[in-house]
Amino acid sequence: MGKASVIIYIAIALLIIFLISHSPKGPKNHRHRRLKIRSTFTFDKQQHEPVVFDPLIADMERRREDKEWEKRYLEHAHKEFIEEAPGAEAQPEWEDFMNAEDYLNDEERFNISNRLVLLFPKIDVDPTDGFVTERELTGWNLQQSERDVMHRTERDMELHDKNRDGFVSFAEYEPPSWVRHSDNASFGYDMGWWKEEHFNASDADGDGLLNRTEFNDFLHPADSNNPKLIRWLCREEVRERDTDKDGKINFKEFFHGLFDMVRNYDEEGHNSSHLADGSMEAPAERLFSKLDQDGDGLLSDEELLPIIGKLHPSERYYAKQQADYIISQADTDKDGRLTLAEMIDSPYVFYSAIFNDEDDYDYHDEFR
Ligand SMILES: *[C@@H]1O[C@H](CO)[C@@H](O)[C@H](O)[C@H]1NC(C)=O
Ligand SMILES: *[C@@H]1O[C@H](CO)[C@@H](O)[C@H](O)[C@H]1NC(C)=O
Ligand SMILES: *[C@@H]1O[C@H](CO)[C@@H](O)[C@H](O)[C@H]1NC(C)=O
Ligand SMILES: *[C@@H]1O[C@H](CO)[C@@H](O)[C@H](O)[C@H]1NC(C)=O
Ligand SMILES: *[C@@H]1O[C@H](CO)[C@@H](O)[C@H](O)[C@H]1NC(C)=O
Ligand SMILES: [Ca+2]
Ligand SMILES: [Ca+2]
Repeated sequence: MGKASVIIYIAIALLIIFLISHSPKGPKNHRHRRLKIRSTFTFDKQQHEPVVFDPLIADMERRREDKEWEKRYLEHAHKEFIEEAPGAEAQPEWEDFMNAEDYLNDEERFNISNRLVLLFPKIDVDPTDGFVTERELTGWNLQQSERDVMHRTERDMELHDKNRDGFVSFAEYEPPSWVRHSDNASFGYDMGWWKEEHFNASDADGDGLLNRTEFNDFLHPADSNNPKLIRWLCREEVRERDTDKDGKINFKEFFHGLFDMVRNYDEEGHNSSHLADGSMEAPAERLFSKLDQDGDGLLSDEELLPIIGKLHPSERYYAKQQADYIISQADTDKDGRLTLAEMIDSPYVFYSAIFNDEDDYDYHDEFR
């Protein structure tokens, strides 16, 4: 082969590389989207992650998170193991997850249209009428997130239930290390969390032990139905906001903090123009006096009950937010509900929580 032909080959190769790297990328070309198995595990989970629509993917994520958790737990709790075997455990079974991800992105093996056909009848249940409504989709999302939350609780329970009797006692319970090491007000939580009063409030039947349900409530009070725990959450809110330490919330303490949270909650998804801060004082005063049942000019913990759900949004809130978003994106005929055909037309809306796609960052911001 002559020198000239080598140069021509190289030139052609370079040209092809140039053309590939500069080929126009369709603005919303689905082929560029890669489904991803997230590893969202952290010891200090305080942010709300979008819930995964497809239980099959959720299951893969959970298995990956468990692996990560085991590894991190060993590092945290048993440093000596890690030091004895430096690097030995690095990225265990990482390749399994690469394979799982390849599987998800192989359209012949993981066919999203077929997944939607399979899942649709599981969502369209209330009533089964060929349409998925916001309520049905919220219910579906909530089921998925409750499964996730309970899975994490069970994993945590394993860690804390030292005598393996299926209950966590206060003596057994050790707060997470980031609670012990953090200063008082970090993560927006005050000293009351992970303390005995919090524990006692979670203990619905008062037997001094937390079973799985009670321990899950302990970790997620905003999602609990236990009135003792909801009251504790109100007391905790007062403690956090009560800057003059009189045990109640005055208007100033309410206006700078609580009121914004209520307002943000109410405005979520509504089309209301943002008003200047000064003009918010009147609505804040109206809400304050409505909440101030005994008219003493201060809010007690009990008087915060009507808004506590807005101060600590529940899983249902996020499930609905996500359902609203999905419907707004996929409801082509704008009748407020989805048919299977509409879902199949916008498949990536359903799987967008797990895109590995820079273009979709705005979407994630909605759930922060
Ligand atoms: C996915 O399944 C549908 C229906 O079975 C089929 O029409 C489509 O070609 C499949 N897609 C791929 C990429 O295999
Ligand atoms: C937390 O607050 C208490 C008093 O409220 C104080 O004694 C303690 O030093 C604080 N801890 C840290 C880590 O700041
Ligand atoms: C929690 O309940 C136990 C009895 O189960 C009691 O001894 C303890 O004082 C309570 N602690 C708080 C902070 O209420
Ligand atoms: C835990 O105890 C509560 C009563 O405090 C009960 O309602 C609940 O069903 C129990 N959960 C489990 C998993 O046993
Ligand atoms: C709000 O609604 C008005 C009409 O009611 C519309 O013109 C405007 O674009 C909407 N704004 C947003 C941000 O949706
Ligand atoms: Ca229906
Ligand atoms: Ca529709």
